[in-house]
Amino acid sequence: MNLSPLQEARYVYQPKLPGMLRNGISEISVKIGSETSSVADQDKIKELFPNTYGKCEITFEKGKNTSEHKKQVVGVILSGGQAPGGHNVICGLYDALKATDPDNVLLGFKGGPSGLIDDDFIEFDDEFINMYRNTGGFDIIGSGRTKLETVQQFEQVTRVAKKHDLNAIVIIGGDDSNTNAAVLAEYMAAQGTGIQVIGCPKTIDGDLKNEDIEASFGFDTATKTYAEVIGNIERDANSAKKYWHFVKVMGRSASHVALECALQTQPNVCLIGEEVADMKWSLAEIADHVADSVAKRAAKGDNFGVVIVPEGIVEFVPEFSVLIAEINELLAGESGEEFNKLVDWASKEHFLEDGLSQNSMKLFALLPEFVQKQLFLERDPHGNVQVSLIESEKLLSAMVADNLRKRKKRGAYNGKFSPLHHFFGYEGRCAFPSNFDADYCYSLGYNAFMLIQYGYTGYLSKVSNLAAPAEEWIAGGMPITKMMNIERRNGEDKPVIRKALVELDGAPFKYFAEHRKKWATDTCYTYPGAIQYYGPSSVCDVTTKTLALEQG
Ligand code: FBP
Repeated sequence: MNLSPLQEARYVYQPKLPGMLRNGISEISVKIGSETSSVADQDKIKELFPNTYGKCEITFEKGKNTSEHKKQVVGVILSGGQAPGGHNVICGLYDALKATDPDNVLLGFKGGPSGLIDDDFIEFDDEFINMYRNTGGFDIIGSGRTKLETVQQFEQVTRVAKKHDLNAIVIIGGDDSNTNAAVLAEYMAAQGTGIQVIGCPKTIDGDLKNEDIEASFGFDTATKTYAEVIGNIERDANSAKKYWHFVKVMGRSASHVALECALQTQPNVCLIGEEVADMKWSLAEIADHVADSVAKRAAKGDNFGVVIVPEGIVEFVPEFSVLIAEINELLAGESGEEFNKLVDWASKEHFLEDGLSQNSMKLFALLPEFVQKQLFLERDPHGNVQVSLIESEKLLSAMVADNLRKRKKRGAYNGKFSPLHHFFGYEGRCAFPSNFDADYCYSLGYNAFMLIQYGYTGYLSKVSNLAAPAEEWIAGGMPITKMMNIERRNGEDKPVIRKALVELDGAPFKYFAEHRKKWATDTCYTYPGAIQYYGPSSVCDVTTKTLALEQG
C-alpha cells in the first residue's frame, strides 16, 4: 500500500481514552445507576421489549474488574453511510478484547448488515488492524444499508452467530441501525441465545443525539472538512468580489451540519430546515429572505456572498412536501407505469395537471424545468420521489435570480448576481478523523467491549462530557430502549429511536439567530482552515461549536 506521510504518522497516534478506562482492563469496575424508561410511549415500548426494557444505566469507574472471565468471540458490522472514525471504533473494540485475553476473537462481517446474513466475514489480527488505525473510511470491512428487522433475518443471524460461537454483536450505525440493534437484542434475549448486542452511535448528520448521547461520531470531522472548504470559498468570494456561492451540505433529515458549518464560517445566509418548517415558509419566501441579503449587500457595493443550504431543505417546505406526497400518490402502481410510457414532457405535464391539486400544480409550474424533471428521476425502493436528487442549491439560486429581477423592475435593486453552486457531502465522510473523532471512536469501541465483558445487552456505548478534555470523559452504557418512542413509519406504528432535529430553542440555533442579521449584510466570514492533527491542544483538540454551545 502507498502511504502518505500523514497516514504513516496517524498509524502511531495513540487515541486518548476517558480517565476511568486508562488504568488497564483489570482496573475497570461498574457503577450501576438508576433504572430507565423510554422517552415516550412507556407502556408500549415495555410491552415490545419485555426482556431488555427498563434496565439501569451504567458508568465505568476505576476499581477492581469483577466481570466473569470467559472466552469472547465478538462480531462487528458497520451500517449506513460512512462517517470518519469508524475504523477506530473497531480498533478500540479489538484492543480491549485482546487486552482482556489474547485468545478472544473479533470477526468483522463485510458490507454492512448483509454480511451477518450472508456469513461473509474476516477475522481481525494485529497486522490487519494496524493498517486502519486513525484512518477515515469504512473500507476495513465495508458498510451497507440492508435493514436487519425481520424475524427471518434474525433467525439467519442467530444461525451465523451460533456457527461462530459469537457471544456478542456490535452494530456501528445511526438511529435506524441502533433501533434494529435494540430489536435484535430483544430477540436474542427472548430466544435465550445468550448473544449480546451492543450499539455505537454513528452518523455525520448529527441527528443521533439526546440527553445521553451528546454527539454521534463523524459529525466533528465532516463538519470541519466542509467548514474548511466553505471558509476557503468565502475568502475567494471576498477576494474576487463577483460571485454568490450556494453551498449545499449533507444532512438529509436534520440541519445540524448546515448549522455547525454556519457557526464555524459565519456566511451571509444559512437556511435551517427546521425553522423553515416551523415558520411554514414557502419556497418564494425563502428566496425572498436570501434576496434581501443579496440586495442589502449590493446596496453597499458587495455583489458577492455565501449561502449554506441543508441537503434536506425542500422536505421542510410545507407546500413542497405536499407536492411530493401528491406525486408519490399519483404515480403509485399502474398510473406510474402509464406516466413513464409518455414520451414527451408536454404530455407528462398534462398528466400531472389532471392529477395534482391546484396548489401543487401552481407550485410545480413555478419550478425551473430542470427541477421539475428531477422530481421524476430514479425513485426509491418504495416508489417515492428521491428528494436528495433535487439540486436544491440550484433551485434556490434560480428563484433568488427571479426575485431580484422583479426587484430590479421596481427599482429596488441595482446589483449583479452571478451564482455558483457546490455540494459538499461525500468529501467529508471519509476524511482522516480529527483528534476528537479518533479519540471518541476509539473510546466508544473500547467501552463497547467493556459492556460485553460485563454481560450487558441492548445497550448503546456511551461516552459523555465530551466538551471537556478526554481525561474527564465519562464512559458507560445506556439501554437503547430509553431513547425510543413510537412513530408512524410506512403506515405502521414502530418503536424507533427518536431522531434529533435542530432545536429552535437550543443554544446553537439561538447563537446563530442572534448573529445572522449582521452576517447577512456585512462580511463577517471566519476561516477555520484545515483540520490540525499535531500542535497545541487548543488548535487540535477543539470540538464543534454545536457541542460547546450545547454544553455551555
Ligand atoms: P447515515 O444516516 O447512514 O449516517 O448517512 C447519512 C448520509 O451521509 C446523509 O447525510 C446523506 O444524505 C446520505 O448518507 C447519503 O447516502 P448514500 O451514501 O447512500 O448516498
